[in-house]
Amino acid sequence: MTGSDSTILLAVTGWDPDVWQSEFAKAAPGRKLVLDTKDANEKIRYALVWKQRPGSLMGLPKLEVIFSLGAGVDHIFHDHQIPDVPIVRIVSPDLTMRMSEYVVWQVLDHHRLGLRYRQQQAQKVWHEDRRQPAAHEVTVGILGLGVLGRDAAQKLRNLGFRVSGWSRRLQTIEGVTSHFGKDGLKDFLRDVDIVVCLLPLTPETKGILSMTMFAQMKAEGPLGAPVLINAGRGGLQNEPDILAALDRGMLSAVTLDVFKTEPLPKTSPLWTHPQVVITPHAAASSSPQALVPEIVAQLESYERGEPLKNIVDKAAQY
Ligand code: NDP
Ligand code: OXD
Repeated sequence: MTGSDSTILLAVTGWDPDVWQSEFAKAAPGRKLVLDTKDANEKIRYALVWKQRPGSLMGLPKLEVIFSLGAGVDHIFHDHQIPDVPIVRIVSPDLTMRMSEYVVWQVLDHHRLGLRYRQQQAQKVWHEDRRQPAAHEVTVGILGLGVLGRDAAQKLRNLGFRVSGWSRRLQTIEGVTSHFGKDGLKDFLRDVDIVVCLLPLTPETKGILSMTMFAQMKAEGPLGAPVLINAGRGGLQNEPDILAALDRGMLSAVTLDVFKTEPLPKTSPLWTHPQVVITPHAAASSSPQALVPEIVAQLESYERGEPLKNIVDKAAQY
């Protein structure tokens, strides 16, 4: 089968498919893209997915590869009926840069007391606080030293922060103190002032941002109690525990980009907590303009017989 004979399924929910479709038409004008398996299920060779409807990838006898339209793939595993074909995820300089911008923005905002100054401005309070910790006095710890965590770690190092990281297996990054595995978590937590979570959501990491973790962090540092920034997934966090840790002074502030339920329900107390910064799962959006040409390039190299890149480990689920 040649590339032009093969049909591609775009299976997305919660995102507007039109812009993906029009970028595909530009990048691969000879390929047929369908939004529905109806009448095409015998021809579909690839599926591009974001939160596909459960079961919608079954019954496609020619399906060879599933491409996640995001870096995370928990949205695929959420569906318990997925065919046994390789799953490829997004690894892209565009996405990585967006995430590092977000991490640097939030780390600097907390480091430079942004929450406090915005609250003072709202009340027209001029309170000169001369105590400003230097970046080299602050340790930023990154949970997840993968594609995104590594890049953010390097950018934070360049800003002068002390940086540490935690991963499943040992990862070595120049200038970054590495910890790994369940045994390494305790040492990692002991020393962090700002924790940035860039973990995938897997059976092992679910609910990891909990009171058990916060209780292992130091009580006082240059910013007061530690700060938590989660741009990984909402399922990593226990939201009642985060609120309790803030109210008990175990965490001094929190930035959350991701939530257990998205959109975050209007009834959530997180919306109005003075020490919580909320962004709407916008840390690193998948840009169709940047990502479609990269996916098409992967399809073309695969059809030339080259191995697929960025294949997900199905046992580990990331
Ligand atoms: P990678 O797969 O490259 O990296 C994942 C990292 O997490 C690795 O360092 C891995 O360890 C570590 N890890 C996984 N499981 C465990 C565990 N049980 N214990 C300790 N460490 C673990 O992923 P990316 O960096 O590309 O992306 C990370 C996540 O960011 C995505 O899965 C997604 O959920 C989220 N994301 C959020 C976005 C947003 O807009 N909010 C946008 C894009 C991504 P090891 O190195 O040993 O494999
Ligand atoms: C992703 C995301 O996983 O946008 O890429 O959350």
